[in-house]
Amino acid sequence: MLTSSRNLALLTFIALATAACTEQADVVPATTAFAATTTTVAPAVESTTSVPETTTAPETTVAETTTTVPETTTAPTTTIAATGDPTTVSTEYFLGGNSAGWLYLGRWTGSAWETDRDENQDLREPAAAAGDDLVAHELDIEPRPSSIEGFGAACAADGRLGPVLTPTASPPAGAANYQSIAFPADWSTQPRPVALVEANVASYVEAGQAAFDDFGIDTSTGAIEQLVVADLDGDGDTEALVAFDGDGFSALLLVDANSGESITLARSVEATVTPTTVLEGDEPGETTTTPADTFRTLAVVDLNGDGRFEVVVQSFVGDSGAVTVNTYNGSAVTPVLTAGC
Ligand SMILES: [Ca+2]
Ligand SMILES: [Ca+2]
Repeated sequence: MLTSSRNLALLTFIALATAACTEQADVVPATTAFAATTTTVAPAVESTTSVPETTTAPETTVAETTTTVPETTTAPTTTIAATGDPTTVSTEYFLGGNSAGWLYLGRWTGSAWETDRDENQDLREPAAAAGDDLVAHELDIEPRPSSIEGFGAACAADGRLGPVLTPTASPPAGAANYQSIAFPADWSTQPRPVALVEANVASYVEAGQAAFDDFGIDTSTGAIEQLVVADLDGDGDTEALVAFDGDGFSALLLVDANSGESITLARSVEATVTPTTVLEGDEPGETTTTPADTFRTLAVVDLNGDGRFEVVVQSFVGDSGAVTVNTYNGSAVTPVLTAGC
């Protein structure tokens, strides 16, 4: 469970680069850590699917939204507690769906997370070879056995090459995002149920709006665009991953379904810059607008065998897409791997 303090330095705002991939061939997507953004709203009310007629209006009702969470969000009865012991085997991860090749994301070394670039920002070469067997994971589908057929296919818009897997990944839903994450594993990568659900939960909408409090923007157009529920850390309590979008803003939150406390994994706001200073003789500059990244949960999967799910988040804007892996230890979210273009 999350702690109750609002002041814990939990995290996390990831602002990913918004320029085109072709302009970023040698640049890691910008990742910026921000101060704690933990907020608490009224907990979601778990109930049966049919609301009795005698039900009184909850105190936390927001107009035009429900306050009930579908039954699928209750803690699974077959919970397997996290072991806490990660694999000691080096495990490499590849992202698929963007194009024919799969993009190297980084690896678990056996004791730590290692990104796709070294200290000089040079790309690392994965050790995977043709014939290697992997398992591809996507949200809301069964894990899919795959194997590496060869190397040398384009895997990012900036010309990077990567392995080709069979079968291929599902086509991406967005313009430039990835859809699958593949890696070899001899442990249960889905130790507990993960559910993609349709629900408009008032307290989650409130949490989404609260994530933008310090931007001073109108969040009335915000809505839940994706809701994924799972017991991420294996403590028996359900967490919800809430993608909250509106006109010019997007965020992905991790909400404790019991306490209502939330952590902002990522958020982005459309930026409009209007030149205010014009030197004599110069033409006035043009107002420029940078659209907000859109964030979605790509997969909820145990990447390193410790029994805790990692949250794989995709972001996309224009022809740029990126993926970030986040760990969750029951109280804090930590981004550990990021790749994209
Ligand atoms: Ca939990
Ligand atoms: Ca894990």
